[in-house]
Amino acid sequence: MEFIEKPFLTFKKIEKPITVRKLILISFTVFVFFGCASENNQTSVQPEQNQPNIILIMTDQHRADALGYAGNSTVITPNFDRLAADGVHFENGYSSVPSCTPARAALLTGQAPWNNGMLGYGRVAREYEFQMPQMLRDLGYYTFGIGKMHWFPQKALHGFHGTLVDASGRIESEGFISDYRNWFKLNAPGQDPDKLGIGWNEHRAGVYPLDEELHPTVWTGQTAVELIGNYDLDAPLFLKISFARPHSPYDPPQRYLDMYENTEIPAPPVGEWAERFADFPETPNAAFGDFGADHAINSRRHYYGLVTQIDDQIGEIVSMLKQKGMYENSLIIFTSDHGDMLGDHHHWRKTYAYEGSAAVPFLMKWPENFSGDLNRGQTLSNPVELRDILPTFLDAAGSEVPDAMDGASLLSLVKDPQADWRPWIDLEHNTTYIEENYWSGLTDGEMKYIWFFPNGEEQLFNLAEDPQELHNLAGLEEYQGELELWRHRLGDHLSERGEGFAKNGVPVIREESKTYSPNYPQIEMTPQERLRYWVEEITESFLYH
Ligand SMILES: [Ca+2]
Repeated sequence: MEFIEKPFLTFKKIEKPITVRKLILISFTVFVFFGCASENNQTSVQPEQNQPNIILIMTDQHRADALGYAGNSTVITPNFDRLAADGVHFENGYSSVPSCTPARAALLTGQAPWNNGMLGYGRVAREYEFQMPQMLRDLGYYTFGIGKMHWFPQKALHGFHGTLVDASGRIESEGFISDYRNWFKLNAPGQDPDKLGIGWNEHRAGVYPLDEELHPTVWTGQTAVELIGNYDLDAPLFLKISFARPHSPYDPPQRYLDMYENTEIPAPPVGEWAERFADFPETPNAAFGDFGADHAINSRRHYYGLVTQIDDQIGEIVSMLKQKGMYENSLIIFTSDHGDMLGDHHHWRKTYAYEGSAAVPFLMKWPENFSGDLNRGQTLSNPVELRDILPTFLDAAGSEVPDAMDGASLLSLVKDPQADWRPWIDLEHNTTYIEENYWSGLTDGEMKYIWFFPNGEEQLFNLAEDPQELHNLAGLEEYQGELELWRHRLGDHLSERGEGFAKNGVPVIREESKTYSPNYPQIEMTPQERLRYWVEEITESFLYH
């Protein structure tokens, strides 16, 4: 409004009589001035690059292959499929450290595991040099997060203007109650949000026993729809929508389960190398074991039901973006923090190098005004990772990507799909569940090489010919050349960490598993805080993966 008032004040100072000609001239000048002013005003909020809205949609524990557009003809995901048709599907999308918190650290910072400091399941640090919401906020965005963050403290903002959090039942910060749980109390007085009685690391399944509207998936989706519907700022919007499902408990409302009633779901694949994982103590949240095909198929049926329930919410979110005229100028990325083995190779949960665990959904819909050589609806096979998402957002927002950021902008692949891109991506996880599950690996989407630190065991899979990883080629004579090539590539990758990780160009056997690298941000704490921190962390490492 200041812009409008000032010229009128100037106007009053004109003392000479105003001729018609002059009036026309002045009117024209004012018109031009006003026109420019309003345009300038607009570009000061939406700078030269015409910053797009940025919508990050993520799910938790979502396998890359549990989506229709990824070639799965069993799972029902029409809305995700439409989104893929409007953008690009990265068929080799990975989570380098496939468990909750390290994946979220990569997403937050745009950095590789060694550089963001998380090599396994620990705590996302309170502050980093690079933080997605803060960097976008600094670029003029209004930044808001809805759903699961899995940060510490649980209400940490990392630069968000605001968050509405769903943390399932996790209480890791003193006195914490999630926004979802508070909302639940208001909408279902006296009811138990955990009524089903299945924990969040179990692989049993059941039907959601409460009104469907109370389900966390509906809360997250509808909260996002409401925020978009109410969005009225000139600033571009960065919205993170983070679903806590299809992570267990596998608890879809009945009608979503009904959609799979007559669907034949195959038993999980079990490689010849995996037989030794069949026989493990049968606890409800066991990370290994053959629980029988019926158990595995039943879990997967419910899991698919959860995915379809999320898909419905995606439909409503996209529909609201369109209704508000925000869809075309939105950059949308959909991914997950890691996958879910769901009984593949007698493995459950995550933290493994295998596809069910480390491969994640990865699609991007780029904004209308961003043109390149790539047509919409394509699939790219470049290996991409969660660390690439922040650089993509910075690029879209018109900012340089800092050199110390390891990820690269995915928009460069839209501009030119033949552009230089990393040939393979690194994978790893510190010791989890059993001693031997401490490993590092590489994949280019065609081959996958895994080195197990405790004993130097190796696995080599030809993903192009054997996408289910049924055959470990590491012991075969004809693959020794290939094996050596990948072993040296991993040795090169690990060499920056010193001889404790790689020597003479190849990885070494290690006894000590590290959760944090020396680059993990140092946190100032009182001795009491430190004690509490470590006690909580040890408890968590047993309970909350
Ligand atoms: Ca997770």
